[in-house]
Amino acid sequence: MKSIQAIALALVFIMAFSCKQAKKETEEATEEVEETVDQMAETTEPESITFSMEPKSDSNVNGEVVFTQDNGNVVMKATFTGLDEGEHAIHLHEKADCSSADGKSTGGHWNPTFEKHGKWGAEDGYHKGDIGNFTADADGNATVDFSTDEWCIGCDDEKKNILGKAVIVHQGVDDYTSQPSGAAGARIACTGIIQ
Ligand SMILES: [Cu+2]
Ligand SMILES: [Zn+2]
Repeated sequence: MKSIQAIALALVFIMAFSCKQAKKETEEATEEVEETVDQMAETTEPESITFSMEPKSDSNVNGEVVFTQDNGNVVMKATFTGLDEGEHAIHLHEKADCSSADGKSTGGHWNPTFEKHGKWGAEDGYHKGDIGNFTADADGNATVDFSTDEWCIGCDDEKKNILGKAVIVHQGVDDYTSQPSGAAGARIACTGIIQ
């Protein structure tokens, strides 16, 4: 009788132990999965911010701009409608304030490095907002693709941080030489870059 009791007791111990072990393993596996998910979020999920452009200076221009930060680069993708066919300038201006009807409330070109206005990448200098020109088709539609490691979205470097600035589209063409803004004419679409 005693030996049966002893065997039963031993069985209970073994079962309790293996249950505990199984539970522990499940917990460890769950933690591992959670860690992997966290790491994936950190390394592969780019930060994206999207804005609608509003018409200015009595234009009919509308559009959408998406900025995405990925691996030290900021990619800008914009689509526009309602433009006149041909070339137009696009810049980042210094203030995220589109309140005035002519868009001039955004101030001048964003120029945190105090350089001359110019074509992006020019040896003589260029503003960090000097994106350049793009072309609208016969229907007034256009897309802009731009990518740079000289911008960031919300980092501590004020020479790179595009938050608090504005996107401006001009009626005319940036000649890349006239100071301080390329003589690109009226401001026909605007958005602040505010998170
Ligand atoms: Cu401009
Ligand atoms: Zn400029």
